[in-house]
Amino acid sequence: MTATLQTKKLSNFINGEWVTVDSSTAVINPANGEEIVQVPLSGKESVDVALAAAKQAQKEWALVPAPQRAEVLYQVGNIMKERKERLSQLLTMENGKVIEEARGEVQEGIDMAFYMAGEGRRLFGQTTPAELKDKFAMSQRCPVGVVGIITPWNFPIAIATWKSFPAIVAGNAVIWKPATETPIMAYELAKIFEEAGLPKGVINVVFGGGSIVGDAMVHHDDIRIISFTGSNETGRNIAAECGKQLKKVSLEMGGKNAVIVMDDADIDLAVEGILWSAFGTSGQRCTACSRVIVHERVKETLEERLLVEMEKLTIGDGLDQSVKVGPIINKSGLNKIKQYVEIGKEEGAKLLAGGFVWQNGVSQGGHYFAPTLFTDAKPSMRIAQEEIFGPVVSLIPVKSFEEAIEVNNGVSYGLSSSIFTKDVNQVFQAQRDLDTGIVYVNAGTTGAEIHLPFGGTKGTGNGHRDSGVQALDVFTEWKAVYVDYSGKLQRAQIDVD
Ligand code: UN1
Repeated sequence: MTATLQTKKLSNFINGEWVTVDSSTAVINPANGEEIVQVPLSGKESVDVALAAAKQAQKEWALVPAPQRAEVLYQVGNIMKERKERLSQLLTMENGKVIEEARGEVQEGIDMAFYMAGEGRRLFGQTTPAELKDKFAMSQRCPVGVVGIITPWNFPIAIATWKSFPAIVAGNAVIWKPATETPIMAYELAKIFEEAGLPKGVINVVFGGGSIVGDAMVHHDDIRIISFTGSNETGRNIAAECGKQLKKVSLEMGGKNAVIVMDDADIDLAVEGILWSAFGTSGQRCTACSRVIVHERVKETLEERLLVEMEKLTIGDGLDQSVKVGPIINKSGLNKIKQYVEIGKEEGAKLLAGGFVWQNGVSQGGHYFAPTLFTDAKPSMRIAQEEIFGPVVSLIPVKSFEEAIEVNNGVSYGLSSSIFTKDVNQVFQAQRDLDTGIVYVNAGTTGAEIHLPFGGTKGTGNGHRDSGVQALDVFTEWKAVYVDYSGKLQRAQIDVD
């Protein structure tokens, strides 16, 4: 049985209450164009109310011992586990990704719940020898207060868990603005938090647009951190504003990820890796492969094998188990992909497959793009430089390992990269020299695991990481504490001998 929602209009979740607002817009199933539910379009005043509640709640939450805070996350994880199938189906409906991938994304959220719950019994600080006798020194993690998280439509539940779970276990309160395209996961997760017994006001979900809700969050002095995943342009604007206020900001803004295929690679494996990471989620991942840097000696073989396998990719509604490539999120996403294909042709790359809006009976009302393969792309072309966020991949031939690394690194992003080779020396050189936050060897560019840091170099972000224990660095401040038990005034740096 397909999962259904009990409501026709979602509500904000503020201070433990479900609050409606007058204005709303439709959430559309990208597979068929049908309306699923209405999502609130909140005003700035909703952020103000949420913030007042969060400030109040945070004071008490910070005093709850971290292992007890973690108990709530264990509970959240258990409920998510019970509801995995429901959440996955609703995720496919609002986002379009195929059901198998939706299950994978929900699993990331479950894993994150248990992983961060474990942090409740760690949240390690450090003890350090003090300079002076009878003096104790330590560094400890402290919550920052109220944090703002802004999450994208392409991983509406996983990315929300990467940010909110560490924030909560560390003793912060959260104001969360989910993407308006995919609010159902936020609504379901808020319900789970409520059922798990999270005290009211510790998480507040305010639905609405970036220009109103997001903007209010960014401008509010009492929100001490903004953690954002989304477009490069928005991220840069947020960073500029946060910079003026000296507000901490953590950004993840996409990639132009490449798979390198060397001449000794297992070509069948490389083909599988490319297909999965380029056309899975219809290329709408920050980590999606959109460039293949191929050694010229294996270029033709790789092209042939890719074309054969691409033929087998079934397109359609992600709820159909046999479908491999689901829809594009919306019309503007589809238009962007179409434009890039035109740009690629004009730039002189050779279109080998796809390149068109896919239509058949199933696609009525939905937006689909055929898996697309360009070859003979030059590293400087726009299709080889700019993020497309669709099922479009460009092959770039190279003559050597060194050239492959140079081409990989010659883009403004630095999220993920991969190399297929059997040469152990090249493996180690590549993991050292590839300028990305994530490197894969003999695997595609997607599939990050939640207990490792997620993020990248250069235009991908600003040095922070989501998920992994490193996420705690975003949501905590370090406090250095000195306890002098000598009973007299000892002056550091002066009374040293
Ligand atoms: C994203 O695309 O923003 O590594 C997140 C992956 C997934 C997460 C992707 N685990 O592809």
